[in-house]
Amino acid sequence: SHNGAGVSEVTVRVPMNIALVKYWGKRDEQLILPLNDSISLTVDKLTAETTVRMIQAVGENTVEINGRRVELSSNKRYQTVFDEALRLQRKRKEDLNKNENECITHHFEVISKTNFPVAAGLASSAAGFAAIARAIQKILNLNDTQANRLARIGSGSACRSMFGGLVHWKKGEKEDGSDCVAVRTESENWPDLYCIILVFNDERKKVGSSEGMRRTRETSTLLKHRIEYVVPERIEQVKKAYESRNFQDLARVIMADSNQFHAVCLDSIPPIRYLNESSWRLIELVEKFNQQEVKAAYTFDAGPNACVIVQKYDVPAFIRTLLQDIIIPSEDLKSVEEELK
Ligand code: 2P0
Repeated sequence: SHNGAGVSEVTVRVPMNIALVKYWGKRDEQLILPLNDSISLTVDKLTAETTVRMIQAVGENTVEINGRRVELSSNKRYQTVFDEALRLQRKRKEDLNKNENECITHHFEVISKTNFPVAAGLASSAAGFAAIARAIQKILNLNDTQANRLARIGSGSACRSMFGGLVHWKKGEKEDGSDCVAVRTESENWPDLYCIILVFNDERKKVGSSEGMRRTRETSTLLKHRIEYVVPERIEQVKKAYESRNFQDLARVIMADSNQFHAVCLDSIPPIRYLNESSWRLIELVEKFNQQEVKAAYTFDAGPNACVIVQKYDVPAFIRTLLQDIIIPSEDLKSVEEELK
């Protein structure tokens, strides 16, 4: 909406995404350009609902997430996104030859609500920044490439949340990042893929992604092997398995890539450990569940919480296996059983 007082307001709801082939390591820290391609699945039930107000007046930028005010001086990424938005707006006005000497001040107000825990290694920043980028895109009439860049400079993985389905974030070659974009793959959506998320710990992670990525890039020898010889092939394998609905092949690549991502973290100096005892117990449980046939795939981001991907008709069996292992407290057993009926 647009009111007379120079306030533009847009509300959007944007989903989170979970990487199947992980992004880890930057070739440019300012522009957030990755060292390798990544590919993700959009999880449409987990969303960030975000309102952005662009106000034509002097004032302070504010961001509120789940009712809490974000300290912007220690979260520089928001300022980067707002500055870039204003730059794009000025550029468009110059292109249109309007307001040449006029200098209008603006500030932004962001109010975001996620329906899942933030900062738990659950890609909450991805959905949040993607939502801010979408909203600003609508306010300023930006094209998709500009919106993608806006999301990316907020949080790298956010650019993958700008679409549904299977999304491929290409690292690009250019220094200005103009060919570093996320694109939706041509495959039809696979609605029977379910994502079961197990929150083992919702504390803020010990080593943040940016610091972790820097450490891995500077010290890991395994990372070079991964980028050169492993990731390109896996991207193709994921696309092919998804396109042909080959769950077993897809699951094998997903688990292998999660494991290699955590291996390069461990290969960093000092080593980074994101998985905990519960994570490992879940890995062993999935391995057991898959003994006859691969029916589930685990994947972990920069934290101990698991995302398990299963096909719809295997969800009840998988939850029962979880219950038997008392990963879920037994009091909850009845209510889950009820829901599965
Ligand atoms: C991913 N992660 O592909 C990987 C896997 C975590 C593990 O992208 O510095 O918040 O904003 O680019 O996107 C988390 O890092 O980092 C991430 P920045 P981001 O999803």
